[in-house]
Amino acid sequence: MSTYRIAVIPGDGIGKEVVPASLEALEATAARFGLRLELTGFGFASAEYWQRHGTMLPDDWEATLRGFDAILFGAVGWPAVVPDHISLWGSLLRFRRTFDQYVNLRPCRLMPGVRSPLAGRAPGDIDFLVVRENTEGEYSSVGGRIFEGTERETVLQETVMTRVGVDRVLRYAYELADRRPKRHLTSATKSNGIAISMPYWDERVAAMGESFPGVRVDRFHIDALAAEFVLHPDRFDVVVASNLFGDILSDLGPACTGTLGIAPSANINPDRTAPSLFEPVHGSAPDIAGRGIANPIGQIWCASMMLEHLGHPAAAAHLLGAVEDVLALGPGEAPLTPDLHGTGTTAELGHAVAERVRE
Ligand code: GGG
Repeated sequence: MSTYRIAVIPGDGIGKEVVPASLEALEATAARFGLRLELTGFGFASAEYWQRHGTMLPDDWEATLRGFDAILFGAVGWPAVVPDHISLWGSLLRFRRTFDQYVNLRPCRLMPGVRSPLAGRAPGDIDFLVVRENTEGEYSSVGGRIFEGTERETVLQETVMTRVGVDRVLRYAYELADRRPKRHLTSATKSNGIAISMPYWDERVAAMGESFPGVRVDRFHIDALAAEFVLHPDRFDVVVASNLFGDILSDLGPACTGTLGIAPSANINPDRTAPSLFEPVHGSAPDIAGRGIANPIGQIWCASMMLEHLGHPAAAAHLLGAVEDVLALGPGEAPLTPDLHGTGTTAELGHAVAERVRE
């Protein structure tokens, strides 16, 4: 029996609700496929930890987490206690950088039973993957303030693109596109306005393309691409973008498929030199936290991506199939959460998926 050590970090807000709801479905899948999961929970990377310790993470966090095969993460952010940029830079962004999780893979799919706000879209019409660069780009700590408090007050923040950093995420995106039937890659930049870093990204896309002659490549400016996502989401297959643009697109995409609540993401270290981290695209949602109505599907889909990453595609597909089956029942028959037009709770929906896994 294969044994995997999984670090479980619920974090803040609805992370503390959707993570437990996902574990029943994950454990049911593991039992069915003969996988042994050792789940270890951690309370750090949360506002509560910050209140007690004045930091988001303990000193030994890196050594602690390195010992795990994967990390299942909920959400971070509780601005009433700690400013969002401090909680994010003090936890999630440290995980991504320290563990070289340079790919943030974010599937976007219109699921059966889920209504798209876009007219006339049916399951199968929208099914693409956003590959977000995850360790550099616009998410840079290079910059600062000068002349603070004077009329000359000036704030600078640099975008950082390294050849290694850009090429490695582009290679991942090309390889992914090359394995899919459509073999289509879309790259998002804003090279007319951001005239130093973004043309560099375009150059590297063209250079990398020479190694992938079978992949058709489209290039868009981010503004035009945002419109295209809404007007023609069926035209995309693999979409690759910088850290910030990828983040924006991977909220917009799931919004086109009905709800951000079902969107998963995998922060992947493709070289497997450190654990990868699996978290829903949504954040901690303070507006609905504590009410038991958060959608756990994004978190459950993360568990499926984690199983795939651990080398168990059949288990991953079975768990995702259970999600699809429950969603397809619709709000009349399944305990779907309010964002899916139902009246179910987080726990009820997680339980329904776990039951389906066992059938
Ligand atoms: N589960 C995802 C989460 O907590 N996200 C918080 C957030 O603001 N993330 C920003 C980012 O992914 O760059």
